[in-house]
Amino acid sequence: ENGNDGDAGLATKTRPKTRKPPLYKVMLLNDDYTPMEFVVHILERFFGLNHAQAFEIMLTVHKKGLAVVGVFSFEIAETKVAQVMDFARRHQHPLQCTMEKE
Ligand code: NFA
Repeated sequence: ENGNDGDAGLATKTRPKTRKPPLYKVMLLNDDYTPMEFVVHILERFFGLNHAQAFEIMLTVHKKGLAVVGVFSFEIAETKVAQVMDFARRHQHPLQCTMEKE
């Protein structure tokens, strides 16, 4: 037991070992078919970006092939990827969204 209490079993931790949860980059990938306005809409809707920020990131993806659109805990990142993939699929666009441990 990691405490100052002899071995009385009291819950007195001096230095609890903690670990920061890992963070995950969520990335959008370029393709030749998804309309630019659709990508901008996704960035506004699911990542809370304003129109100017969304347009800028969309252009970065378009020019460089991909861009990080946000950094989140595993569970949030997973949800964002699922939301984007589902929305793109429902609109029949091939847009791809992935996550990667930072
Ligand atoms: N390259 C796409 C086009 O020219 C736009 C796009 C940007 C697609 C970002 C996917 C991601 N219509």
